[in-house]
Amino acid sequence: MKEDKIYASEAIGDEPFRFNSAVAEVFPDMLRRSIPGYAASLEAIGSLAARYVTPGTNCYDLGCSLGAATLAMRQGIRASNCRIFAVDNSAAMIERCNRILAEDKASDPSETPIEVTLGDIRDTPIANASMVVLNYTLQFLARNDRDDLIKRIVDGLLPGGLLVLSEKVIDEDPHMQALLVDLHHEHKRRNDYSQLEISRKRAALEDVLVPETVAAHRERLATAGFAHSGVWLRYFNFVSIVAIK
Ligand code: GEK
Repeated sequence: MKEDKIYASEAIGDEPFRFNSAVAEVFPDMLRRSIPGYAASLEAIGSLAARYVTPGTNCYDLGCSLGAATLAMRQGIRASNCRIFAVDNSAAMIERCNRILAEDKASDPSETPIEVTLGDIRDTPIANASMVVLNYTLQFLARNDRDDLIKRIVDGLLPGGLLVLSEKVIDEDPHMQALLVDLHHEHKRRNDYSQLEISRKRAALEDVLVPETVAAHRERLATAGFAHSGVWLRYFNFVSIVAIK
């Protein structure tokens, strides 16, 4: 696993964050050190796939990056004749994702084939779905695109189907928000990011990753037509929500 040193270098300048080849190359290390609860989110995606994916249905990993959630789903699925669609609009991510999936030995590809697509999740058709994963991806879309995508997901899910929505969030209470941000930064320092790397990354993500409150997410899910939603994981300002149609 190559170490993430992207924001350690002076050469990075003050460009907004992009999912380019430099990021794709260090991505597993970046997520492991930056997103508290990331490993737990993948574990749960496997368990939820075992419970919710039904025979002959489609599963979607939207914003799949290197396919970590795709693999977790494939390893969890117990139902037959399913197919997973993994979509990302970063060419660098998709190129690496294809290589990683080809090397995966933990599950039998013939049992649940995976279709990897370089494309925009705002245009991905969703149909006959029993499970959809948005693992830390919705946060990168504009707000009205979030509404449209969640609506299309609920429409493409079968009754009883499941959405896993993991996001960075903000707290309504400014005091709590400041505490959670500070705890997250301390977590990153414990994971060997310097103060300078943390503040450069924070600036690069400004206006690129726009967090919302848990209440705003749950309201969007309910308005779109999900019958149930709830937070199953929270670690500082990172949450994972499950929503059931
Ligand atoms: C994981 N889910 O490891 N269309 C397609 N992809 C997009 C779009 C879009 N409009 N916008 C952003 N992305 C993964 C981690 S990372 C999370 C997901 C993070 C993609 C983007 O290219 C990137 O690969 C991914 O969403 C977000 O479980 O970096 O914090």
